[in-house]
Amino acid sequence: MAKPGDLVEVITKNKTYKGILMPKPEILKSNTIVIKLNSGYNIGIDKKNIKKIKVIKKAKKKKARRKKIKQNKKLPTVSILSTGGTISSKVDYTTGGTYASLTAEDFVELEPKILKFANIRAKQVLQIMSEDVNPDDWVKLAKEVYKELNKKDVSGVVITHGTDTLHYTAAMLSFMFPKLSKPIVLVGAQRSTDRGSSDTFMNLICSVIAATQRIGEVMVCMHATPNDDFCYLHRGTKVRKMHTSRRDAFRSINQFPIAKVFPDGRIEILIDYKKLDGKNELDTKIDKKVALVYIYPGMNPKIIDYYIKQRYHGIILMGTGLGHIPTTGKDSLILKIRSAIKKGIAVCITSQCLYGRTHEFVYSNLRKLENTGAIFCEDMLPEVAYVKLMHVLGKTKKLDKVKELMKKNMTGEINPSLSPKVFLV
Ligand code: DAS
Repeated sequence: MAKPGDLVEVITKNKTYKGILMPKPEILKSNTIVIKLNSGYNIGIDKKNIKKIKVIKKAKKKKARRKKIKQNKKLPTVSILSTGGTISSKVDYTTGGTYASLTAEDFVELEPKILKFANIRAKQVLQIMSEDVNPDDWVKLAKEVYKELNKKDVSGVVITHGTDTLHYTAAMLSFMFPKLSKPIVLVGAQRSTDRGSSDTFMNLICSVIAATQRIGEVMVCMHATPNDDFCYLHRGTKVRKMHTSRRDAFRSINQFPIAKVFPDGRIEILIDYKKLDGKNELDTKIDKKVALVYIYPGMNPKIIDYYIKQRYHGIILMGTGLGHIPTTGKDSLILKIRSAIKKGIAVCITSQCLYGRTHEFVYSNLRKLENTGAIFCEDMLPEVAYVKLMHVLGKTKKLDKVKELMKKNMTGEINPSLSPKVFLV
């Protein structure tokens, strides 16, 4: 009987396939088997087409426990905290098993070159795909990061994380750490390690290099181009995942990245960055009753009633253009927004254009919105305004104070002016 990891020949009605029998991913139906071809690509084969499966070579026995990694006293130490996602999972061909990379040995085995730049220690904090990460996970992760940052021998922290919501976590950690004596670098992977095109390896090396730098910020380290040439270090509150699958999916928005990081250890600084503080400060007090609402033609204004009834404390509207919402006729949102604000709900306006900034005084329609007391969020990304409002409402519910804090640049999330060169950089 063939087991995951065995080299098999699958004979179907019209073709014979040869490859390694893989563990079946949950997302595939149970009547499918998956084999990894020599090319590195996986194919799924419907069992009803299979006439026979021949075992060519049994999988090798599980490897003995790896030896502990030697520490190099001349190198800094980087702490890697795993939360899950593609970067934290790995296929072991000898067994065909998929397992998460959690220990320092796992990461060093994944990419031995990281030992050229730092000693590694590692710990699993979460083990979930990032589409399942929630605000409670952000608080748990921040507390674990804080512990690592305060260890004398640690020079920086790398967080391995799924890519889908990586920029939400990076933004929230940016507000949770108002002071940093060491860098925090989030890293993910668009391609799993069992594929020839995996971005895991260079992303891991560059994030470890970044975590040894004297940059007092929360950053995201991912491929800058489709090639394996260098990574960008993005500011945690100015980055977004902009493509479902490209390796260079993460782009700085409304700003240049902080730096280029090369896998040979070189760093090229591109813009000003926050220097290291003398100590770390952690502020995990957040108010989770905040909603992020996309504005679209034909939207029923009654949607806002839901958040009022559910006693939300904040709503981020992703308006169109400069921050517009429907203001005339039966679809107008003006009355709903007025009643939400009257009930003490902070209503903030961002733009679904993502680039540029909101302007409340350009069009008369916007002035109607401004008179409601809505807070315009400058050039903040909608997701950043969402986590920032959770952070601000964790401090105060007074709407005038909320407005003052939302308009205040805390961690590089607001630019006083925007260079035309940063569009689609
Ligand atoms: N599901 C994706 C996530 O965890 C996998 C990945 O891209 O890491 O965000």
